[in-house]
Amino acid sequence: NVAVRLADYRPADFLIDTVALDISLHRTETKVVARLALRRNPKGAPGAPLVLDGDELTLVGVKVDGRPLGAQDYTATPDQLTLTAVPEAPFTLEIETRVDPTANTQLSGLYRSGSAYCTQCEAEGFRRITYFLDRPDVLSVYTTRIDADKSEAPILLSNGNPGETGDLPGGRHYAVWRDPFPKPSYLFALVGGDLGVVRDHFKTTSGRQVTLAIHVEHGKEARAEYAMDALKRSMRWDEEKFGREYDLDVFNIVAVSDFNMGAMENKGLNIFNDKYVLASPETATDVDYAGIEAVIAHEYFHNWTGNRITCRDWFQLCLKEGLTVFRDQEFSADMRSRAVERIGDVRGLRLAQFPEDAGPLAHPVRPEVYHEINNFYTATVYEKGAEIVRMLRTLIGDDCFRRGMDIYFERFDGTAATVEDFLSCFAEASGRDLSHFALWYSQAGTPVLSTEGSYDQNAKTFALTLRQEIAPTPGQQEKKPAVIPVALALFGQNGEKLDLESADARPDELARGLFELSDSTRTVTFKNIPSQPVVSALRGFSAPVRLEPAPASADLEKLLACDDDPFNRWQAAQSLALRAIFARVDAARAGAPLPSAPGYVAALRTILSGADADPAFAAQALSLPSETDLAREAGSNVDPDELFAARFGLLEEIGRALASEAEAIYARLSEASPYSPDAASAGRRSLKTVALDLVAAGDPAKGSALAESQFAAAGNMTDRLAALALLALLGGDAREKAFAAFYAQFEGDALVIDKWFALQATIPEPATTQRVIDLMSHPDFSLSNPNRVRSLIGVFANANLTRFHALDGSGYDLLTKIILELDPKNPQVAARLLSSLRSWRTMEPRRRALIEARLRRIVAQEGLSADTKDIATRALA
Ligand code: B3K
Ligand code: ZN
Repeated sequence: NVAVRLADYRPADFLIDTVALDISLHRTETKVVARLALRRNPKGAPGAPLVLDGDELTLVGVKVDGRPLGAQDYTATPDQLTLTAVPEAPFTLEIETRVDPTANTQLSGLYRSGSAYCTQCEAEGFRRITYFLDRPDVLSVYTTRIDADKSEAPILLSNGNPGETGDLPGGRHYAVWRDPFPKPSYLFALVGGDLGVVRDHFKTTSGRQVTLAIHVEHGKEARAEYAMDALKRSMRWDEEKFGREYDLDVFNIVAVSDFNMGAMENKGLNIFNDKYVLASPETATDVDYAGIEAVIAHEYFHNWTGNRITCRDWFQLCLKEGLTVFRDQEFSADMRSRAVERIGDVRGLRLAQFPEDAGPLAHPVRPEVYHEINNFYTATVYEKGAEIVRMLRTLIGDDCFRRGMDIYFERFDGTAATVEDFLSCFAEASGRDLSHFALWYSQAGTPVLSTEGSYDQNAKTFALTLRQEIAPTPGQQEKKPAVIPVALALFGQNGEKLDLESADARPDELARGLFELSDSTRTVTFKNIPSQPVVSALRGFSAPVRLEPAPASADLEKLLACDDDPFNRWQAAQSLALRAIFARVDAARAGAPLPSAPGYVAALRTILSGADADPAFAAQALSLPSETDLAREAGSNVDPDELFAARFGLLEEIGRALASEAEAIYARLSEASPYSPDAASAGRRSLKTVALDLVAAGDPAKGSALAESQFAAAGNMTDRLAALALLALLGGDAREKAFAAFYAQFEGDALVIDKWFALQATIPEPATTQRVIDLMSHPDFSLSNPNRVRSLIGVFANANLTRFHALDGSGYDLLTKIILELDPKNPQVAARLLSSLRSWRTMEPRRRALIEARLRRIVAQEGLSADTKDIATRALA
């Protein structure tokens, strides 16, 4: 694949005003006729030939203004259609192609999932349906006519509003859909199938009646009710918070079981991985419910941020993704607990984005070059992209931010925009020059922020120096200081919050406790500070940076007790835990006695005793950092066995010390109550799970007995799965009995069986690798279903550090074998799996060598897809 560069962007040579598609669905030979109204783009290169994108297409015929073209008039390959001589005046181009949806295992373009036909066109799937200018800055008005066998596909859907329908000879029927809004081809979608439906209505603020429909597998209709509720809440929220109304008569959602990602925001016809639609108390966990709410909202919010205003080119992907993630995070924060949502979002960022930014796949939020765009749907573009929008709001304030968004919607509606366009609206709304801030989009890497305080007893002043540094990333050796909003508070020795007075800061900075660091260092001297204060920095995680080093342990204990910023209270607990775990690692390495952590244990005891006030927060604060967190924090020379042992040892210490408190909480929260997925109930369940895990850590036999009875008696999947996860860890007969019972109970329910596969892949025991290999021969395992592959293989590679990184290389061999087998079928999913190796250089030398050898083997594979080759090559660079 050739390199595509942002700097090379040129407008298209032609524009396509309207597209009329006529699609005759057939399992192996779907007929596609596309009538395109074309004209030269005044901004394009004069006299340029018409070059249309294709991918694995079979061309049947081409007509210009109704006249069939002879072979001398065009050149066609499966990947391209070129017309050298085209009329200078606007003209119609009619192209007939054949596509085979059954053979489409890449799940890009038109494919089959179960018995249904569906599409996925972002980023470059439309060219797998017909030849087209398949780029996001070519916007057209689409009319789609679909016909199909009526018994095979009684439901026919596409973008926009429904038009005529009717029967055809031979048991077929047709439906016409018209989408009045110009859109790029990546937002095209169609669905044909025999599906059940849940319907509802929504009345927009201005009185438009919208018919809502969620289409699911027959018999699963009841499981779509929560998604429907989330959809209606999303629609209302976007009106209230952003003044955005829905704009069509219908909004359709279709859930399919074979899908490369979470979901897709096609105009008026969102297509979802059924994992993000289907839920019932018996089959879905609290985490699943929260995920459905967030993804339903995310795709709906794209209607404005992505569809009405789209991206000029794929380098601008964060323009729609970062912004829409920001919007869905805000929605979830309003629906649930803001503090707990923020903690979860930051955990996600640190889990997925920080390692990306610290390794060979690091790239700016707006990349400058790509070989395969599908590999840039990353945590950096999405999650760091969302953090940039959040920082922008923090810097200019809520009112200016909202005004800037209004300008953006007003000015760029119906266009394909850029990051510069977006920023210009906020510069205008706030009167601020945002050119320095824009560096966040072009500079990769996570800044390290440090604070250094010095207290002057006599002068009663406290001089605080903020410092930033960014390590080089691939292709970016030189780094400049970024604009970092640092939210800050000072606490006195009795936990009281101190007033901020200083001559070194703007009054609004002092009033808001928000200091801008835009140089390498900045010192602010605070006045009237009665005694050595405790610094609470980066409150609410005000910028996507690493704060290093963490404050002294005594300060962390104080913050845990007195900080009124819940994020930093949680952070204090995490920092104490990290310190305790790494102290164990160091001692173990030195052969010294393992240190205990009385300060941390005491802090947890306090959290546990006050847990009732906010169970969800307490559950987060009581949870140890995961092994993946530890590997990232270690940063280099990572030995997963050491980390596992240290973490487990600390957990045992805590479990023994807090046994009676944990048991009491567990008993209290175990009193049966009917399941409700709301945040408060979910919070109590998560605290109950943490309590059970603590009991088990202190006394495995007791934990196992409690888990067995919870598993047997559970009235919902959250409790059942929590018990099964604990049994999986504790091992023995109870574990195998529980896995067998779980399978027997849920056999045939794919989303639940995914959980069954996933939990087995997490067992931290040597036999697990063979267990995973055996599970790959299980009749329910299939390489064709992305959810299944991610459940078994993705979880093994990303969540079972000790086994995946086994010193005999067996885990790496397993992954390599699967990647090479999967790559020809579904390169996108294979490439994604391979990125689990992206942090390979942080491993200790033996494992590093083992991984490097596998990566070299993968790049050497003949016929490797562009997707997988791109990841492997960059990982090795
Ligand atoms: N926009 C889609 C992602 C498409 C990924 C293509 N490989 C989902 C989303 O972010 O809403
Ligand atoms: Zn998105």
